[in-house]
Amino acid sequence: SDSNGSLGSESSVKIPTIKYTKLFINGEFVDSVSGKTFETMDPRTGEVIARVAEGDKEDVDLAVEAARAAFENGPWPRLPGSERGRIMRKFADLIDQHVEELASLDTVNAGNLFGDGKIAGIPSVANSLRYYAGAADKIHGEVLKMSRDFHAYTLLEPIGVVGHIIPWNFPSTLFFTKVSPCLAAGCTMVVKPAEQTPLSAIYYAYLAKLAGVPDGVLNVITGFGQTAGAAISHHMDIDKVTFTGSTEVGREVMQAAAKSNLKQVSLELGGKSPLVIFDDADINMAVELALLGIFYNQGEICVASSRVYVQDGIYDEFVKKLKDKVKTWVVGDPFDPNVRQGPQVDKQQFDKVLTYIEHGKREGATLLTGGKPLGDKGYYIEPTVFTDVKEDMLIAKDEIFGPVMALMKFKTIEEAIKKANNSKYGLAAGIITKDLNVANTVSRSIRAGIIWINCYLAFDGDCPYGGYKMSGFGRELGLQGLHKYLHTKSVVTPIYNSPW
Ligand code: TXE
Repeated sequence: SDSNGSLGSESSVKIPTIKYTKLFINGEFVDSVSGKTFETMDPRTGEVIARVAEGDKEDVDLAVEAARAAFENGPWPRLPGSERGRIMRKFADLIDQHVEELASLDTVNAGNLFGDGKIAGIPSVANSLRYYAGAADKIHGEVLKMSRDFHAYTLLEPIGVVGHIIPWNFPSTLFFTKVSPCLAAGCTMVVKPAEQTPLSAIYYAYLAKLAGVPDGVLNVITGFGQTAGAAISHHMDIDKVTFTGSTEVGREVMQAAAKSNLKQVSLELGGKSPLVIFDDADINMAVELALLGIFYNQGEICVASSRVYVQDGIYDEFVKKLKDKVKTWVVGDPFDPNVRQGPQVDKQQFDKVLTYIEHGKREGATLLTGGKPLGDKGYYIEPTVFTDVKEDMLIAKDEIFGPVMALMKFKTIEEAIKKANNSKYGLAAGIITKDLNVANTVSRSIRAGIIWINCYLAFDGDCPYGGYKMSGFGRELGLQGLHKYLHTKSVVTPIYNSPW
C-alpha cells in the first residue's frame, strides 16, 4: 500500500451478512410502531448496506415499560451477584465466538480498523463483561459507627432503569463501557446506538438473550437523536441517563433530565486534548505517539491529542521527523492490515473536518502535510498537520474530530501547563519527558480526567476516565464506572432499647 497522498489498496470487500436490523424489546426483535426504517451506510463507499428499524417515542415507551417490569418484578436485580456474573461471562464467551463478524460490522458501519477490532477491540469488550462479572458479587456497603447509640450500615442498590445514548466512533467499545457495569449492578436498560452505526448493538442484544440475560433487561432502540434519543432523556420513568457525544447535545440531555423527572445524568463529551513534548523526550517515541494520538481511528476519538505542544529546543527536529513519518501512515480500506487510518464516519463529519481545514488555512496556519480528501469514493481524508498555530485559532480551540493536528511551540514548563489548560475541555492529556519531576508536576497541574506519561491512548478495563470542565462528568470504566449505577441507602438502628 502507498502512503499519504493515495489510498491503501482495497483488499477484498468484506461486507458481512447483516442478520439483525430490528428493534430489540423485551427479548424480541420487533419492527418500529410506525413501521419506518432508515438507511445505514458503509463509510468506505458511501453506499447503503442495510435498512434498520427507526425507533421513536412510542418504541422507547415500550422498551422502558419492559425495562421497568424487568426491574420491579423480574429476576435480574434479585439474582445473587455471582449468578449475574455467570450469565455475563457466558455473554462474553459468545462475543469471543463471533469476534470476526462483530469486528467486521464495526468496520463496514463505522470505519474502525478490522485487524485492531479483531485482535483488541472486540476481545476487550468481552473482557469488560468479565471484569464487571467479577465485581457483580462484590457489591456491598459499609458498617457505620454513628456518634450516639446507633449503628448503621449502607446498602448499595441498583439505580433502576437506565437509558444509554451512544455515539458512532467506537460502536462496540462504547456500548459495553456503559452496558457491562450497568448489568453487573442489576439495572435494566434501554440503549440507543448512534444512527450512523446501529448494526453491532442489535447483534449484542441478541447475544445477551442467548447468554441468558432475562427479557426486558437489555433493550436496544435504533433511531435518531432528536426523536428516539430525546425520548430517553425526557422520559418520566427512566432513573438515569448516560450520554457520550457532543457537548451541545450533552447540554440538551441535561436540560431534558432537569425538565422531566430529574433523572441522574452522566456525560462524556468532547475534548481538545494536549500532548506536551519536552526537550529531553525520546523524539522517535514522541513522533509515534503524536501520530497515534490524533490519526488513529481517523481522529474520531474523544481523547484525541489534537493539540501538540513541543518545547523549542527540539521543535525543528520534531517537525522534520513528523513530516517524514506521516508519509508512512497509510490511509485506506480499514480491512487492509497495512492501513492505519480508515474513512470518516459519514458525509457530515467528512465535510465538518474539511471545513475546519479551510478555516486553518484562512486563519494563517501553515499546512505541513495533508489537507485534502483522498480517493474518489468514501470519506477518506489525508492525515493533516498544521504548524504556526495560534492559541486563539479555531483549529486550536474546537474539537474537529478528524485527522487534524495543531502543532504549537513552548519554552518553559509554566508556559506548557498554561497552554495545556487553555481549553474549555478537560478530558485527557499526554506528557513526554524522561524527567520524573517534570512529569509529576505537569500531571498534577493539568485539569483532565486521564494523563498519559510517555504513552497515549492506553486504556484498560480497570482504569477510569472522564471529564473535567466541559468534557462532562462521571467516570467510565473501573469500579467508579460500576458505582454510578448504584444508589447508597443508609439503614439506621438503635443499639439499646433507647426511648427512640
Ligand atoms: O454527535 P451527537 P454527532 C462530537 C464530535 C463530532 C460532534 C458531532 O466533535 O464531530 O460531536 O457528532 C444522540 N437528544 N462527538 O452529531 O449528535 C445521537 O443520536 C438525545 C464526540 O454525531 O452528540 C447519538 O446517538 N440524544 C463524541 C449521540 O447522541 C441525541 C462522540 C451522539 O450524537 C440528541 C461523538 C438529542 N437531542 C461525537 N441528538 C465523544 N465524546 O467521543 C443527538 N443524539
